[in-house]
Amino acid sequence: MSDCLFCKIVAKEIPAEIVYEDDQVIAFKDINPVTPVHILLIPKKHISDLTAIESEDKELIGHLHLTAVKVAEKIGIAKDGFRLVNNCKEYGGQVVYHLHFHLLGGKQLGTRPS
Ligand code: IU
Repeated sequence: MSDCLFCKIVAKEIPAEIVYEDDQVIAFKDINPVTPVHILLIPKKHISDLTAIESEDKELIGHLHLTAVKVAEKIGIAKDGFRLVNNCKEYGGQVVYHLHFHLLGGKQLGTRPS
């Protein structure tokens, strides 16, 4: 999508600190981190939010999760653990409407997501 900020990151039209990339997904550091490690994982395909996924995206969504673990291992937070979060639409706190998962870690997080 031409006016989507994350599609522009995929197209390398705006900069991002990319930590992993393959033909289906890309992972980059969040510009405004809320934890010592804060990575965003996105599909290269434009999907607006979690409610917009379709059956044909099943493999892609699984791949995103496997990639999150791979990135967590690479960065060194897999052993202690981490949080993987999706903000879905307005009430979920979504700001950028290109599906993404926040990989949060590097410190002890609370037991209840809020
Ligand atoms: P949200 O789940 O849509 O609320 O989160 C969007 C995130 O994208 C937020 O944490 C921003 O800091 C982050 N972000 C970014 O890392 N790089 C960008 O160019 C833009 C937003 I725009």
